[in-house]
Amino acid sequence: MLVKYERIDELGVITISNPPVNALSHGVRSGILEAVKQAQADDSKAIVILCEGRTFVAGADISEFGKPIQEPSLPQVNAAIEASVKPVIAAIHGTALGGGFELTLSCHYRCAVPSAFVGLPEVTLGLLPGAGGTQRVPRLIGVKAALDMMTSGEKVPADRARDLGLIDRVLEGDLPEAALDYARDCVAGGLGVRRIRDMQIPVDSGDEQTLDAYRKQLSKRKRGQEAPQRIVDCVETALNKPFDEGLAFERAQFVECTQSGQSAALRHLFFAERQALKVRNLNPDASAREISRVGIIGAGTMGGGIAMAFANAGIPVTLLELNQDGLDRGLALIAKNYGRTVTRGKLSASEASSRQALITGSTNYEDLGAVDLVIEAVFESMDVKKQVFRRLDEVCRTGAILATNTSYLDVNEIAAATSRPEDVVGLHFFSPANIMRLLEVVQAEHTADDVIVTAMALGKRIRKVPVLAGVCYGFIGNRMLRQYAKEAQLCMIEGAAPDQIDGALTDFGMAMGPLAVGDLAGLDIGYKARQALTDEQKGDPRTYCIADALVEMGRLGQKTGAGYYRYDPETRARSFDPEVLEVIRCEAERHGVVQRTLNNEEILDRHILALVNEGFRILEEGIAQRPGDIDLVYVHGYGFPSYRGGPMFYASQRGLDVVCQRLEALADQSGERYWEPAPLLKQLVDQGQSLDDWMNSQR
Ligand code: 3H9
Repeated sequence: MLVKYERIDELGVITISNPPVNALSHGVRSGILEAVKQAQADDSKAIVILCEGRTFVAGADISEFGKPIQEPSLPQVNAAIEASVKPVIAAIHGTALGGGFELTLSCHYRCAVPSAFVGLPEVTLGLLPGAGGTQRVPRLIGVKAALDMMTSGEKVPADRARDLGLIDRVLEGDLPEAALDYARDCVAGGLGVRRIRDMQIPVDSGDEQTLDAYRKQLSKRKRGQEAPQRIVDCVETALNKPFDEGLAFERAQFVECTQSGQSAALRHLFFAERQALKVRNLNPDASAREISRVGIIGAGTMGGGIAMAFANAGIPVTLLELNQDGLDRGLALIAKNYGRTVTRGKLSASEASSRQALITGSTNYEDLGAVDLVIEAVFESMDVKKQVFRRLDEVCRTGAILATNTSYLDVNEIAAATSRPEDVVGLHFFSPANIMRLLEVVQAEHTADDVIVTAMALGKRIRKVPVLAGVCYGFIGNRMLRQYAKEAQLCMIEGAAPDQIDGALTDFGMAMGPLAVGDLAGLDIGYKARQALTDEQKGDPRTYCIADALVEMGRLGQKTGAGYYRYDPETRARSFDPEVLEVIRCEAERHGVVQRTLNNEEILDRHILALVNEGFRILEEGIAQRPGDIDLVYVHGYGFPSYRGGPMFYASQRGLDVVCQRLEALADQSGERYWEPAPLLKQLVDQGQSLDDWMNSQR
């Protein structure tokens, strides 16, 4: 039974039980409606709605979107609750999210245990609150606060929710007793029904100007996304129209959103993130090792960021550097980063200092003797890494996990430097590691199953998106990036200016264009790496000659004020530099490339389809487990627009046959074999199969 109604003394108690997260499936909605009707008919004095299990209702059932709506809809259920002639009290634990929180907004009073959170995260799924949230929240907390809450999708902790006015009482004691006591108090105090629909939006909480300013801000902050703008439209309606008109407007907007490509893409990512945690072909008995203290080697930007990621999740860290100076610099950088979070109001000073206190510095390997996991984040050189792992093999306790943060190097070779390759794994973080959500978990040949189970669970615990990858040069993300970055160089030498290339990709929604990223990272990094390679290893000179020429002119990127662009020394504002065009022209001439005009469509296809084609190769080689894993890598590690769902989802939406034809056309146009469609792509197109069909056939 999904919903139960019972009498406890003078109270009618509705209990929802739909594990794991009490999502509002059709059965739950019907059950609530039935229970509310039953409660109206008896002599109960008030009604309490609560949930069994680990959480209150986490929202509408996302898997039902895109299918025909089965009545009763959530707005119908909410209307029935709000119309109740007896007070209805929601008792929240865990998280009341989306439709789950909207359900509580149709109740007359809301109470929550101190550990609870409430929120309207629909925007993260390309949706807007579609069961009255956009109309009720502004009435409760005002225009500006409502917009902040709904366009960010952030979860609000119980005490702040009470301060804002989203809930009425933070309970002391456990559910259900504490909530029933609160309901009895409401009855004893003669509190009647209190419907948010009858309230007025607080004056001075925002007007048309507030909305305009918000729209402008969102067009930058949430560039390309439809749902945030529609949320503003709904709040505008709440300001100007009666409640029922507002509800109808909201509903129409919501339904349009559920049918949009953006929402389909974001829902795909939601489920992909959960799927990625389920590693196939592991021993089902393998269970996670306990991780209560972590060691990190290397206190540079990467090591420090990783240390912060663990400290932010409450896990103590020993941060190791070769010498005291390096360690001091690393610890100072961490302190500065925490300071900045406090200045920006993202963390309280006391919380920041207690997190920072979890990071202890050391210059002595022996201090890693008792840790459960060590992550090496030292210089990217096989010799250096092997030395580090040999030393770890000597000092670490039996059963400790030894991880490398290498971006490209062979994890099998690193593991072979130890006497315990089964304990060795790749944990590839992305910079800044305290912020970027992607974590590639690299499974080497001998990595034990329980090490993989531990790494995936730990990734979730430190609020990353862990994705399993096999061993190859660059794993999933950097292997794809090479193809993408190569196209940027080729488009340039063929005649596209840096700002045209970057513009085509940022218009598509990429966080930054490839050349602006190059300037940010520093062009000298690739240059130095190339110096160690033979001409054959370096490959086609057209793919690096411009970068080399710029470095040799002292244009290393942002840090020298010039790279592919020129940078204002004060503001760092980027501007087009004709000198670069001249460099490109000379290099084209030197390499016999006849320059031409490239249109944005070609530029975009060459970049994105280079990713897609490599993605198919990665999939067929088993380097990635699923297309969704590849999408997660690109969205969370490389700035691919989430509302396009990642490169593999994009290819599926565009049509695998269309993508295949376009690749064949690029192969013909360029004469380059690498454009030939990956065998797996070709096979799917020939057999008329989708990526989903292929995934199902792999089970
Ligand atoms: C909405 O409400 C629209 C309304 O405004 C209007 C309606 C008319 N539906 O994340 P977990 C599954 S939009 C279906 O690993 P946690 C999830 O796939 C919705 N399934 O647990 C997973 O399945 P599996 C707004 C859902 O403890 C399992 O539950 N709400 C839903 O780490 C466990 O999930 C949201 O956006 C769902 N709504 O985190 C909240 N939610 O085991 C979405 C979860 O097969 N949910 N599942 O892989 C969350 O943020 C997290 O699940 C939560 C728990 C924080 C609740």
